[in-house]
Amino acid sequence: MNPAAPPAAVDDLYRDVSAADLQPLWRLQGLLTEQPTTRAFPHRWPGTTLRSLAGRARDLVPIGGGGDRRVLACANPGLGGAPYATPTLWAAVQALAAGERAPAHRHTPAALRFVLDGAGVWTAVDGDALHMSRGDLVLTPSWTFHEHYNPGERPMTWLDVLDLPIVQFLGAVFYQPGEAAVVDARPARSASEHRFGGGPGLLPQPLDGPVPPAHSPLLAYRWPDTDRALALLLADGADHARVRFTDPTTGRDAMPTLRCEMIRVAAASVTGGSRQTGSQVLTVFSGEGRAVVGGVEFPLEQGDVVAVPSWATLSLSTGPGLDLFCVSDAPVLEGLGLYRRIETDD
Ligand code: GTQ
Ligand code: FE2
Repeated sequence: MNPAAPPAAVDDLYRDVSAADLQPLWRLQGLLTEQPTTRAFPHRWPGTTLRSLAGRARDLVPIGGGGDRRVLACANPGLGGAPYATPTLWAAVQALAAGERAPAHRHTPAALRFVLDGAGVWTAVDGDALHMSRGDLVLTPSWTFHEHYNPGERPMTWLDVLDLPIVQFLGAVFYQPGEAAVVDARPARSASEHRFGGGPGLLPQPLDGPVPPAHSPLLAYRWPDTDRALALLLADGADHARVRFTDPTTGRDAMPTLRCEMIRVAAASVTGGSRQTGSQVLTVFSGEGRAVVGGVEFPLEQGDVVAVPSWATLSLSTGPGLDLFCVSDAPVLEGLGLYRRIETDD
């Protein structure tokens, strides 16, 4: 500040600057931090709680209200009441009772379903019916119509992850309800798997017919394939193995905003730490262990959901072994040249 400036004139300046909807950078704190900062907390939603509350909601609350989905969203306590697990990721449990249907709609936020337990629900994606069972990953990419139906005798609960906060932040949310007509097909294999699910490294030729430009044409990744890939990688005695769910036509992430990976930590192992820009949501598929996230230690049990904020160091340990489904916003950061990941020893 000019030491000769009359204090009253400086006060007037700040008043007028503020009245003109301007802010002086020199009075702002915490904008250009040395390292990433985030409001999100490392946080764990226990699987026991998620299962029990989803079950109670299933018994007490009909579908058909807002959103046409019976969904409990993980709300990170650092995010001021927003229904988001991290600043960029929506994570939720969805429950469908026997005989129930969640009607078709589409939206620009992309979604994925990961089945923690059970089987029997079908999701139709643009009319292609995909059955969902334990360990399967099913995609409902941006702007594809999707509906869920449970023609079986048993209720089912699964995990949803969406890029909704990203699309919301970018001002690009569109939503449209579907036709009243509903899909009831229950084919043994979806059309997408008929065409692209033949096997590793085997692409149909010629690649005629439409290939979606922005996401994987393969809409379901089946647990037996994931399990086999992880087992092969661990066979050489590594402490953990990690596979990525990719678009078989490009090798890129299955959807443009969400990276999906499965991590298997070998029995009696501790992984080195890693930190990356952007946030992650982990879900315990099987096994148990511990996660240390940004210095906070969490026990891990089946069905737990854990929020890993940007740049928080993550390390994992297990006695019996641990399978984790992991979603991140890394493709967005990569696309913008902002992705950084480092492995640490702690
Ligand atoms: O299943 O279509 O968790 O539209 C949030 C929004 C699930 C869905 C969510 C949705 C869905
Ligand atoms: Fe939806």
